[in-house]
Amino acid sequence: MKKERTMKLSLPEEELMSPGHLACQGCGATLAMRYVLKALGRKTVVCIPACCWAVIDGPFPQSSLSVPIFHCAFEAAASTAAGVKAGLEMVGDTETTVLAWAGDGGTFDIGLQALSGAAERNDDIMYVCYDNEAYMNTGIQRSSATPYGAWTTTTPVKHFKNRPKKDISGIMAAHRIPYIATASVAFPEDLFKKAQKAKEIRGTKFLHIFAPCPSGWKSRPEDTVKLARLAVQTAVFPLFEIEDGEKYTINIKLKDKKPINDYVRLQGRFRHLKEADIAHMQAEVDRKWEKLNKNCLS
Ligand SMILES: Cc1ncc(C[n+]2csc(CCOP(=O)(O)OP(=O)(O)O)c2C)c(N)n1
Ligand SMILES: [Mg+2]
Repeated sequence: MKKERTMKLSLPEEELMSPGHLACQGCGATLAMRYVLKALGRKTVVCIPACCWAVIDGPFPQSSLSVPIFHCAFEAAASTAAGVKAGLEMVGDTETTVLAWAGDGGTFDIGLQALSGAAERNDDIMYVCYDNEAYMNTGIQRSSATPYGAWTTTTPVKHFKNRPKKDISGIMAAHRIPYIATASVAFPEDLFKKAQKAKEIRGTKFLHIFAPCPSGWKSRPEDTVKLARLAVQTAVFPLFEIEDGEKYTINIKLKDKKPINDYVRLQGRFRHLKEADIAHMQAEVDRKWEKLNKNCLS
């Protein structure tokens, strides 16, 4: 006998992103957009600078999103969103959420100045950085979000990236904006709740979403969610919130962290690493995890 379906869906069924998009197989950034739009709903305007997502939504007049999109210059996601928000307010619309949606290159590097300006003014925008850890749209170049040890086309195997990933949430916390959160496509309910929470807060909200990229990480498309989950379970990418720049909450607590080797070995971009390199990466993850836990106590 067929079992009755008793499990209730916890995310809204309405889709604001349609399947005819142009993303690669296994793209984590598409899942990220799908979940965030479920939380924000139809009254949303998305501002997208140059990045994979500027292509994924499709060529004008087609679009895979059911909400308006404003394509802007690479460095200008936050200032564009702030301008759109000001314009909407001028015509009496105080309800529409204005979402700046940028990659790690457009956030950690080239758009950092515009983002810092918007955050300092506490402009009422929601900023999402979907982090695939390199400039993927232009062919996998290193960004300041690329992790230590990774191969990219500008950090070839013999000269793999030897600097740590930039601490973007620390930088945003220093602006004392009302809400910062990390999220992952492997934890849709957590991601959805954070986007919903951010929607209700006035001021600058910053969501940092971990989004694996099979093309750039040389991983299997079917491993995208598994990798995103392992990144959380190893504390490579912990899930936490920072309110008003100083109140830290860890959302997924880890009793026993998994060794980062479980995460690293599924990705071709780390294939060249020796045991000592991985031990160095593990020590760095441990140090940052300890620091995050201390921040929660203080
Ligand atoms: C001022 C400027 N410099 C460079 C580019 C070329 N460019 C377009 S997309 C892109 C990479 C974007 O990387 P990221 O923000 O991480 O997004 P992803 O492609 O990984 O989704 C680059 C370098 C540009 N469009 N404008
Ligand atoms: Mg990127």
